[in-house]
Amino acid sequence: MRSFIKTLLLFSAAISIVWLQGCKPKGTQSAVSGDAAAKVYVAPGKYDEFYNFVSGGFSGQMSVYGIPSGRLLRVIPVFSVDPEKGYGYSEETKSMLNTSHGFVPWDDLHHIALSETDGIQDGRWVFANGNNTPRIARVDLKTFRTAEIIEIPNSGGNHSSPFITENSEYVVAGTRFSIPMDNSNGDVPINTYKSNFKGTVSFISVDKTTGNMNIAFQILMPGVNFDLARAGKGKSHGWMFFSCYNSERANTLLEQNASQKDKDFIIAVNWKKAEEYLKAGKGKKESVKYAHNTYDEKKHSATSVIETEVTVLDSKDLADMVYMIPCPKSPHGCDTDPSGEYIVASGKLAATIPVFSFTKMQQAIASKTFEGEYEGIPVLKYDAVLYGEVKKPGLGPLHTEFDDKGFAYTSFFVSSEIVKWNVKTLEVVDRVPTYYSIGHLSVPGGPTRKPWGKYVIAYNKITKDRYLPTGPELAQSAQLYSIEGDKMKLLLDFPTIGEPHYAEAIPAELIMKNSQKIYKIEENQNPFAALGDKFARVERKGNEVHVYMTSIRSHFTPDNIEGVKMGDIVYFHVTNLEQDWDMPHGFAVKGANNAELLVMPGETQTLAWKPERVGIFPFYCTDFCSALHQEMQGYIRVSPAGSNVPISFGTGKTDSTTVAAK
Ligand code: K7E
Ligand code: CUA
Repeated sequence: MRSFIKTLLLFSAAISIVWLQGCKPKGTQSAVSGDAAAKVYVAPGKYDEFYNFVSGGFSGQMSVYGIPSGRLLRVIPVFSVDPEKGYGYSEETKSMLNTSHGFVPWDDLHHIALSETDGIQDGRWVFANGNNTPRIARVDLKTFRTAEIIEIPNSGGNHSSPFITENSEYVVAGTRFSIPMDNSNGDVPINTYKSNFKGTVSFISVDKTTGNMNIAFQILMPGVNFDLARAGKGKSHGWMFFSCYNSERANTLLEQNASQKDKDFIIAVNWKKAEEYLKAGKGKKESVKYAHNTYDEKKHSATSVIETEVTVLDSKDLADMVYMIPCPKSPHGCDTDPSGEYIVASGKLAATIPVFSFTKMQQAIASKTFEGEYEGIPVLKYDAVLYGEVKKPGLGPLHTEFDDKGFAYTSFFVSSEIVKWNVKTLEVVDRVPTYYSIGHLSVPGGPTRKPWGKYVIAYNKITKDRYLPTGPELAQSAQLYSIEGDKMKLLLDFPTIGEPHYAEAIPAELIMKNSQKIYKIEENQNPFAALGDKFARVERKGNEVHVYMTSIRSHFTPDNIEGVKMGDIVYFHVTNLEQDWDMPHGFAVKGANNAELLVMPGETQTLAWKPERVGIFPFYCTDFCSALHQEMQGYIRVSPAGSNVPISFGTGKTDSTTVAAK
């Protein structure tokens, strides 16, 4: 998005001059109708109608809002460490962020994909992409926790991701940057881009029962930039459509050099055909390196495996698998309507929005109505595939979502508006301003076969005067509009975490009924768990000291620990013995170089601590859990290296009876 802002610099500069000179939309009073407050009011103790899963962009996290209230319900740590929850700091979660480059504690999360069955959101999982160090994450919606992260090899930036097929057969990953392939000599001059740089799109299978991801295959593509994607649905099920820019294949100053041609492409991939080729052994196994991290809910810990092989299908050798559709100009969003017949491509620099027809595409393929080839891939004739163009829609179209009544909603970054148009007639029927410079937008169920409609939510890039000033940086902003009537109506602004890109909203009832309340203590298989106070203990193994600790309102067992020496590493394995909903205990120790632990009922988490000086170190519970929360504390004594203080520990014992370890 940042580079994209550059692309639009001239455009935007012109607009912002106008904006500064007084065309600026006036504040809320003029834009909001009288009954807006009632429409977003969710009375205290009442639930919202929808969950809204919103990408956090450069925060690396995903946030969850209630709609229509705009209340922030949760921030789910995905690609970035989160000291609040100990994610990426505890020994159990660290390996979730492992990659072939080592521990990567941050990423740039742009897109959300809720799992689907028969093209309808099913509320089981939500997937998200890591844009920088190519990864896809799966969050389990029973626990709202990241359950799995898979790295994508042969990729230089996982932007066109993780768009999902209608039975969650696959999530896809198209590389934003083309690069030399991982198993080739990457040490080449950058200006040999055209000969040495390639693109890939990956199809990551999702297990129907467990949700586990695997890279089923990759398709080797020309060295363009892949941007976004959408799966076909209904009649176009079996196809995936990717937008691409930089068909010029420039390697410098893309702002100009990738804006030369009138048209780039929508790339249509027949993944059913790809599956046939795969079955027929047409794939080439390539040696690569990528991390695959999974979190075990019973062991309460993650494992990271480095995988070493991927199967690649070459688009230029395998006929009838990939086709190019010319598309004006530097397309960004690529969206398919609920019927699966229409493919809407938003050229950032284009004057119209082309809408392609899947039926016409099939006919053009059958009759070989090609205008040529691009890097060995047939290019279909624009007019042969075009259903029609939305004329004079606005400036800088980015993304399109659909409602349940045959309308499309397209976001316009430059003219800062949402434009509603009729998918059949292509007529613009309404437009509303956004404050300001909208990126993605979301209609509940908007990318699926069955949109729920009711609202459209704008995710804006620029906030300016919408909120109280907070120094140079302002929270980015979402805006909720009603789409129940003919005209869109602004109802609410709400601030977001990081930079929101894509988001999806889903009826609350599809998720809340499955929401897990505790981890059952009897199912806890963490090898370091202490499943009751009587199992609490301290053990020395060489220079490792393992504290098997329990927490329950309102004490730790043990809470007095002695016998640790300089040079030791102390592992606090904290098991929360509570079995009540919403009763976590925290754990923090003075001077720890990482973060706290926040341990859910029935869970075990481990904090590693290397004392760096001799003395007494307090530890305490960080989450106000009871009237005697402030009493939930303890001490650990650190003695000089070579001291003969024995390991001892206890809770509720006098000094003299602190139990020495056997
Ligand atoms: Cu348009 Cu990264 Cu989906 Cu942001 S991208 S807006
Ligand atoms: Cu446990 Cu506060």
